[in-house]
Amino acid sequence: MLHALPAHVARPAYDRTQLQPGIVHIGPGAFHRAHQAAFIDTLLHDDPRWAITAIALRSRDTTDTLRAQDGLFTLKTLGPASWTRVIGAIRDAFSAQDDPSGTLTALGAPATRLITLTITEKGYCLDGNGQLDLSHPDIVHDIARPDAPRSAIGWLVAGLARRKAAGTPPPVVMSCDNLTDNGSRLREAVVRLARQSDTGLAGWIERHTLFPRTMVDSITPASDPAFLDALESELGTRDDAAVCREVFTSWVIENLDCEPVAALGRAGAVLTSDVRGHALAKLRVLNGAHSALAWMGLALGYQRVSEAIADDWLGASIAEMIGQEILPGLAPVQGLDPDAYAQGVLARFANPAISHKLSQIAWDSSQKLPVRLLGTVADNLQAGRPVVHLARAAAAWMRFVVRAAREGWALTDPLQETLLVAGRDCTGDPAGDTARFLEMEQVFPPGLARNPDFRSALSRGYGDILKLERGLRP
Ligand code: CS2
Repeated sequence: MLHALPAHVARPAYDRTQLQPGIVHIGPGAFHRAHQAAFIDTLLHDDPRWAITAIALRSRDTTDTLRAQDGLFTLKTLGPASWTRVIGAIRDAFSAQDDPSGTLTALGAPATRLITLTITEKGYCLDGNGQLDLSHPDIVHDIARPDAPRSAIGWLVAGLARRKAAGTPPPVVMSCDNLTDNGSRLREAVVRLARQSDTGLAGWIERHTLFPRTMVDSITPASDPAFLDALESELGTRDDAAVCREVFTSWVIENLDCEPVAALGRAGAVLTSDVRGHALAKLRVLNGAHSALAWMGLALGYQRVSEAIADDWLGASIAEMIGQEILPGLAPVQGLDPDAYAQGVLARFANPAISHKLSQIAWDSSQKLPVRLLGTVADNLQAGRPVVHLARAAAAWMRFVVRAAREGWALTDPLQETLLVAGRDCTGDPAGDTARFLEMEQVFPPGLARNPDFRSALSRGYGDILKLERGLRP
């Protein structure tokens, strides 16, 4: 494949036959391939010991495609100064369902010094308080069958158990998902599950395994057929594992003293002790605004991020939400100028070269709303700051669900059934409809759901969204 590509396409300059496995990655979706795999590809030019074994937990489509291409895939950036590059970092790829024993072998191998995860918010199986949900069906299964897990948390526990039994030191385990305090959440979830079957193992994990916090950032739309077809014309060959993203990319990692973190620092990740600050700013500003834009943009009939942010009223409203309701609650972060950061985020949303569907951002909204917006709402209510825009965004999510229920579209959301039942109960009355959604404890912490200021802001926001649906601006 490589020698036939046009000259402008960059390709690995290292000898792929010399690669050695060093990383197991769980969840090789588009974001992993566009982000972490590109950093690792850079690292492999200096150190061949960090090749990735990519393991999919659910669908085997991506890993099958990657295997058929010897792990190679194309990364294309979109916008000014864009480039096209073949990434060679994935050395092996398979699905855990097809090869459970290969999965355990990879997780347990002494050469595996780092396990990374991009499994999205729902993959962590957390409850409304951010703890592992012991009643989640996959976790119930994994407690009964720790030797044949289904969840990512279950696989991690099984892999760590194998290492403990063999006297192999634990790897560094790194969440690369948009969760508040992702490293601590993952550590707590793994330890909690391990404790159900083996308290000795739980203690060993707590004492010996590092779970650094991270912040990952690069806008990565799904690879749609239009992108894949255009790339095929550019390359002269079809690549069904290709991914695209904006040029901007950032990986901030807690600077724990260990070999994998130092190696990622050499590959371009920023190592710092204040990942929490960076991650919270990114989650609340970028992801919070992204979700708000998606729900409100869809109410106005837009389909893509760049179109929605170009709407004068909506663009101004998102900027006000960030400036008046999100930035004032963020603690100072070294090396981060909040206003410049916010401006940069809005400029990135406006990139017309990226065809990023609002409906893609709206996937799994029930998991995203709490981590992206409700934490800010709770902080603002406590500090006496406004929640007008934040509540309107939450109301826009409710209306998104109501329209799905009325118009019969499927929701891509782990709470789909509960949401559609609630959506069908709604009558268009702001107070009644918002109260119906506030009953969902998986989404709204009870203390927040009872707060009268939040309830009235939500009702008003809901009324605003009803106007938007009719093409009127509040
Ligand atoms: C987006 C994110 O789909 C979404 O929910 O908000 O994937 C976002 O593009 C990335 O976090 C940017 O780093």
